[in-house]
Amino acid sequence: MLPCVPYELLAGYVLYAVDGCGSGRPYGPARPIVSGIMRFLHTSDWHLGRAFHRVNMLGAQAEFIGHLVTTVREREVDAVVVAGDVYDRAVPPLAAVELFDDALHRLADLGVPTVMISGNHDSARRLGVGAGLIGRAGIHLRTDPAACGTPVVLADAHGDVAFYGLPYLEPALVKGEFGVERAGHEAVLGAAMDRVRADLAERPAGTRSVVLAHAFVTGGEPSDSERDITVGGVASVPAGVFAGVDYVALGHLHGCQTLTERVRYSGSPLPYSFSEAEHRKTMWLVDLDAGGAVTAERIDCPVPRPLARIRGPLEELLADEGLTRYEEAWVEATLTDTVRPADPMARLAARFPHTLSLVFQPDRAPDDPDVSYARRLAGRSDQEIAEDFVAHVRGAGPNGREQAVLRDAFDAVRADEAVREVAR
Ligand SMILES: [Mn+2]
Repeated sequence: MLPCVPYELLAGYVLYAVDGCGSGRPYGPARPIVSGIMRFLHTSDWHLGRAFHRVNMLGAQAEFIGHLVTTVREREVDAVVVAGDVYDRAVPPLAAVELFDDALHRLADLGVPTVMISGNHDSARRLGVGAGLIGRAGIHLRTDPAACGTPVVLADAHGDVAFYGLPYLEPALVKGEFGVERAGHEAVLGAAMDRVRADLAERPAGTRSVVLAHAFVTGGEPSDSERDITVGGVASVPAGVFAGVDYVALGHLHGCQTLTERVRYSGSPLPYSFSEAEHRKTMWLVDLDAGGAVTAERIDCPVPRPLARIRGPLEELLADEGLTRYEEAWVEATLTDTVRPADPMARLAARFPHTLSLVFQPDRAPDDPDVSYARRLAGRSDQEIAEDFVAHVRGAGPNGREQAVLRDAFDAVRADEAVREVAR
């Protein structure tokens, strides 16, 4: 018996790619994992179909998929885990769906099992269509919260490794499933992890475990391109929620980061905001040894074009020789001229043809009433803005009860959006 074949493949199915899709060779079977370690590649937040300002990123996304496939082959990867936000939107553009379809075929052709979860940008229901059938090709789409405690089990020479896919858990939508009242992210993720630990306890001693989750874990550093998931004034969950498993493959935050040896974000493979200008976009190549010890290596992703943020008066930006290295970059320019210069975009583009974002931030005293409204609101939550509004019109800010009313209202709007998406 092949020790590493996902159980679905043992059911006697022989799968062939149909004409026009994939290589025409039979899928798999997955090759046996004979090395002493389980080596998997952790990535997330592909956001297929997302543009970067006015640049269509599909070409860069396709290049990343090619890089992923090459890495799996060259580094002899045993499994791939994708921790959510496969797509950028619930209803992605056709070209993004076609790219995903291509990715599925190429991953299946590799014969390397893949586990994917839905993120907060994905429609779990839409992404999950066909999951049973796709699973037979070794690509395991986990989009159903009710299946949190049912792992994809792979094996190496040392025994089983259980991969638990926890899709993004929108508290308002899943609190019934997990039987928690007034659910926040910590409560629902905690309940899902209880199911994981309960399942793991029933498995043979020495079974190693990997959890995929899409969440904002405390200590993580956000950027400007993640959609806010605040509920009840709280967006983040403590890393302790994931206690008891060997590795946690996180998605949601777009910067690669290590919260603990065993709890990591891969980050997005591409930048989706200028706040990511300093990011190094990577995946984690993780080795899980016989005892569940983790060794992780960062694998760089292709860079379609570097990012640069430059700042100063327009004439200086056009003349400064130190900026020559940014002439081919995607540029965000912040102009500090006290008087807005004429035709600034065209003049900047003459030197920096890939200027995508222009910000005006005149050098003035911070208490100047002309300092822009957007600048005063930048970085503040809806809750803070609403509380300031109350203070502004009434003269006194909201008390504790009033703050709770505001919080419930924001939560209700977010939950309503999520419910309507499911009903659509
Ligand atoms: Mn994301």
